[in-house]
Amino acid sequence: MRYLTAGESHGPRLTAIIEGVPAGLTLTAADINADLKRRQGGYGRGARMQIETDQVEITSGVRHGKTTGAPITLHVINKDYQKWLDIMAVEDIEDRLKSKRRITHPRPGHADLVGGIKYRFDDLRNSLERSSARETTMRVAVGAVAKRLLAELDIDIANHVVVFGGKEIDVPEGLTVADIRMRASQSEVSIVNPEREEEIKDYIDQIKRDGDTIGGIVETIVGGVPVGLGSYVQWDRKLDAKMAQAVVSINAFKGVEFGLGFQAGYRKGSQVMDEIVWSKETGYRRSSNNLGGFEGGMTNGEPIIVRGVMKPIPTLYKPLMSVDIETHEPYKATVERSDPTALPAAGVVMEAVVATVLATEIMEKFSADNMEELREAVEQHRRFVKEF
Ligand code: EPS
Repeated sequence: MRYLTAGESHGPRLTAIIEGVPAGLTLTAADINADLKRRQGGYGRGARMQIETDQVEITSGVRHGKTTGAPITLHVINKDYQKWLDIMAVEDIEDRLKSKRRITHPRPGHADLVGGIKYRFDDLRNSLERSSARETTMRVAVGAVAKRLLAELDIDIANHVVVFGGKEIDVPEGLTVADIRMRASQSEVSIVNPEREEEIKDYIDQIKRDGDTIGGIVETIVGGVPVGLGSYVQWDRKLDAKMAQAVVSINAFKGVEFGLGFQAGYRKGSQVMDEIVWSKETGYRRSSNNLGGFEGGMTNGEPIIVRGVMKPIPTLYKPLMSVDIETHEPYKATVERSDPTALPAAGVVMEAVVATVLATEIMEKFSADNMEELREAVEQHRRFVKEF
């Protein structure tokens, strides 16, 4: 399975084409819309989300509610485009109209300036439009298709915020993937500990009043993962590495860790490795999951635990200093519409990209022209692993 996304933040629409989804997967626009809605939500979202009601249109690869194995094309309309017709016009237009909302004061931390240098733009809007986190809409749409496939194979995924703008959320022990999904979905800030809800929301309000932004750390957990996805035999076949790339590719994400992650650097080997146990009912298990479900770049059957860190959104209402690209004079960065935080939404994006990497890997390992074959192959593999 592979995919591309296209579209600008204020262009007419966003598009994705996915190739390699097996035939016979039940898929409706509603499956995708549910996740698009989640991505639009969360406390701390900005004004753009009040303008948009992201809804997907599927224009290929699905017939009578089931995938056909052909490329799947997904579109989401940008309602806001109606107010940007001149600014985002495809055809050349008069200079007077072109210069509307031209950007010459790059925002520190955004792609504006480097994009402008790299592609030789005199209007940094060209960098802004494609580098905007609006693009993550399509990653969520693609991820929703991947999640549909994982669900058919009894693979369960959820995400929650574990650090919100420096505030660590104490996570109760022993929660299942389903518990985490349920608790996070009941929280406006996507946390599993309701006692911290008001404090975090007040903090976001404060940040908004200050014209500032906050990021944090999101955790994604996957249960029911088949053993042996990915491989140690070559660097680019290690599945944790592929997942790390996908997570860090999310706008504003700066780092990733699995299981204990960076904490492992502070412990002895005896306090890090997960001991191997065996029983007739479950086959091999690990008595702990410090390695987050990966050994040698391969899934070991324990839940995948992956965390990503999101920097605060760089678009600030109280802008930082920058330089005008025409005069080289110091200026305040351009003020664009922004969100004090999009961390809960970023969790939905992270869940989507993790699901996409996993679904892709599953189709790499098992025969996957159609769902029937795929289901049989995964079941047979699970039986084999249990009896090993
Ligand atoms: C976003 C859409 C954007 C921003 C935000 C996330 O829309 P607009 O630029 O029209 O307000 O709300 O993105 C950024 C702040 C950014 O710096 O990229 C979205 O759809 O998630």
